[in-house]
Amino acid sequence: MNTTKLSSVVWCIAIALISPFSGRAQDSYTPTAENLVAREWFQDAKIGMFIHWGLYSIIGGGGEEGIAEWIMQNKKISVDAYEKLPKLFNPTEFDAKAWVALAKAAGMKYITITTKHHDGFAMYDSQVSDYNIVDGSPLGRGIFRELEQECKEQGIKLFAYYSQLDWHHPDYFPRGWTGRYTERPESGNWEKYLQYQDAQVKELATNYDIAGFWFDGFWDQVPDRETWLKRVDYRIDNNNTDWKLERTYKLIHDIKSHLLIGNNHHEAPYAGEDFQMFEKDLPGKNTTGFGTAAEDIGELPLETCETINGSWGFNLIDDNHKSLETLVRYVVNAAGRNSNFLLNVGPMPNGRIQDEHIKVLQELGQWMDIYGVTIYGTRGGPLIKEDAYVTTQKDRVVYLHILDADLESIALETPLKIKKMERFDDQSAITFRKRGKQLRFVNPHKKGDIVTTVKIVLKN
Ligand code: JFZ
Repeated sequence: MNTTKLSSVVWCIAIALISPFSGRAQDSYTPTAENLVAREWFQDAKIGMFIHWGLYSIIGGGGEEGIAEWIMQNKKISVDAYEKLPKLFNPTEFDAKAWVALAKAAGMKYITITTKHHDGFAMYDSQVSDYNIVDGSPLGRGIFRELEQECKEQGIKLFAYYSQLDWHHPDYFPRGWTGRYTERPESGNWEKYLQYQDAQVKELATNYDIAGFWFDGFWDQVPDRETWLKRVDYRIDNNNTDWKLERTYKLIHDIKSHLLIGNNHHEAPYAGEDFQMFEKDLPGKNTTGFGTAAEDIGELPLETCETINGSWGFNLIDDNHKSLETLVRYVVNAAGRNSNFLLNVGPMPNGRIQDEHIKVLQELGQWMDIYGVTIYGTRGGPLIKEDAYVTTQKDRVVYLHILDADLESIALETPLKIKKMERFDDQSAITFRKRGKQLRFVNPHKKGDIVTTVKIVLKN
């Protein structure tokens, strides 16, 4: 190793040591007052509806579980072949009003929908490419516009999912670890691709009344899936593919500073981001193997996403529909960890949401109608015991959500000064003993409780 190299290594280590997030020492971002207000709204909102819908929905996974919006990659479909799909996408039963009403009925306060997934097809009227739903499909309607109008009508906020990774655009080059079977020429201009991406982002930020962006696909620029799983610092790689994230984020915040930006990169937050998201795992857990490490949880508002069955996009044979119990416990577990819950559905190619999903979403809404007070507008904590209970708090009230029905009694240590305790649903009093910091009471679980929620009123 020569001395220049050696000194740059030393320099990198030095930067890593002084920076809270290694390799990002030069980054800075100060959110505006409007942005901070939006973050508070976001944290109060607690649940949202995630929607994966696009050309891939037509194929429905091709009879294979575990494939939906990744069909182009997983079945090695070329760009030429995939380009036949827009003409087949004619979801005449799509009804923005019905979707938004369903989200509302489920107790959701916002919708996050794919405006462009990895396949590169825009679900809105993009002026920078004809590869979009208005110019390319027989439907000829901007579904994102229709949703925007309906959301405004029904008092719901709208986020744009946008994939930075693109399996269609020729200038998405060098290729990352996906999109290599698309038969695009082995050449392309990365900067030109970024210009295209930013032009689309600019359209969405300028022309639509949205609450923010949900970016994804940033993680593509590594040599292979194994490297990806090891969580290298994607931006400082050797592939000549600097995403210039700050530039894109600044573009957005310069247009509307309140727009909330999140990016599904599974790393500690980058400068310019306003919330941090977790995929298929609660914050701090990593059961998928590609989750965010516990030490990478930052200070931003949190959001956990999970899908209603096993797929993000529509899948014909996926019957792993989650039960009401599972969904409620997810909501509660997320809120107890100070996180939102973004629950995904993958509508069918005709534009309708599956009946079994509609049913459980309505049931979730009925649960939220009763228990919403213990969820909306709260913050996570102060008490938590893995698999046993979580708490949410608002002002002088702590809501203890008991998840383990088999716990006979609960004993814990807390400095909280308690005025009274009662079952949340029927206000029946709960006898407790508080000696110093030791709190003890019998689990007031009743048959039929999905979670047993206890209202703890604190002394002033
Ligand atoms: C990403 C997307 O790829 C996916 O289609 C969906 O939109 C989800 C919400 O976000 O998640 C990923 C990305 C990469 C892997 C798994 C999930 N991977 O490499 O295993």
